[in-house]
Amino acid sequence: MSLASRQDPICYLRAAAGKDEPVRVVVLAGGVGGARFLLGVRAVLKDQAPQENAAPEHRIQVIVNTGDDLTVHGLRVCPDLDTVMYTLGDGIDTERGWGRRAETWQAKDELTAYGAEPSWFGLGDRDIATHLIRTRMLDAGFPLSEVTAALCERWQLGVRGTRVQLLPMSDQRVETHVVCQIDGARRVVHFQEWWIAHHAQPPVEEFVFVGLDRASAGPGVLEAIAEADAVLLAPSNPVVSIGPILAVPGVRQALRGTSAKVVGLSPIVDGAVVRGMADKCLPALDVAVTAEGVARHYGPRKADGLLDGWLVHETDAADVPGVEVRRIPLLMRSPEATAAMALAALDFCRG
Ligand code: FO1
Repeated sequence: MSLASRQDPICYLRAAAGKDEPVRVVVLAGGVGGARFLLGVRAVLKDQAPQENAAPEHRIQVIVNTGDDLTVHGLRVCPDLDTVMYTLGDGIDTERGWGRRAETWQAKDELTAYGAEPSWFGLGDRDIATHLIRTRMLDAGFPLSEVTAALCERWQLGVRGTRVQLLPMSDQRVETHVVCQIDGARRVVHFQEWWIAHHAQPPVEEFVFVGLDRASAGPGVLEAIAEADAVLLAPSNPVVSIGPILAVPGVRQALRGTSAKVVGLSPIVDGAVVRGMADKCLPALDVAVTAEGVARHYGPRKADGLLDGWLVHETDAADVPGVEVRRIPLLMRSPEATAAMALAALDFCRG
């Protein structure tokens, strides 16, 4: 391998890891933004994949938020796991960013005609198949991690030379609920209801991760972080996507203890939220809706925080003592732009 190629972060990660095996990249991710970013990570690793039938494959292990999960009409729905699975499996509706391409809504309309609630939740006909399989397997006693692996078999998330594995943050149910004011009354509603039915408008008093006290890290989660060559915090919602993952027992300690660099990408771009509702979530934690505010929220690893590096958009600034900050375009306007973000993040990880 020529010296020039050693400058490439992937080759360097392999060399720096002192092993000729492929690299192991761990990404903490939520839904839409995280899923799109993962397309870039996979593209970069694919370009660098070992030659055909050469050394084993690069690995991307995605630790996925399950706090969005909920049960509707008796079906267990895992929005972030499904968004990542459909996106990497090329089944996603790219306009919406969630749910299946070429989706229809007959079952939803029929349920609404029966007056069945929640009518506000978009349950697509194709998507229902995923929820039926998942619910049947969970009822049969399979843990969410095994159900997820089984569902991913169909979608073939990897590409030549790179294997992709989705790791639910926990096999136990942890659901994000929102303590908020609705019509002048203090209410606690599921995150999905706050987001979809109320459009994230009710002022938030607190986010509560219900079930966290009985939850442990999902199989392989802590080990993946410990053995990673690079750990990336995707540009997902720091409060309701990355937050629940960090709250799972052992995850913070694993991030602070891994020999890999931990690098995050700002979800606030050009001073604003690109999509979703992070701007309605961050103030509930007294975090400024800025690239710097989120970096300070995650904190420098050198001082009881998580970050070695932080990528901000070219028009943003962030000065966080103990965290190296780099500026690059962070708008995922094209696969090439997303791959450039992933490459910049991995480049950060090589030291
Ligand atoms: N987001 C919406 O804004 N409206 C919906 O009706 C909706 C339904 C839905 C169904 C399955 C699924 O996997 C995702 C769905 N989402 C919907 C997105 C979901 O709310 C995500 O949790 C958020 O986009 C945050 O990641």
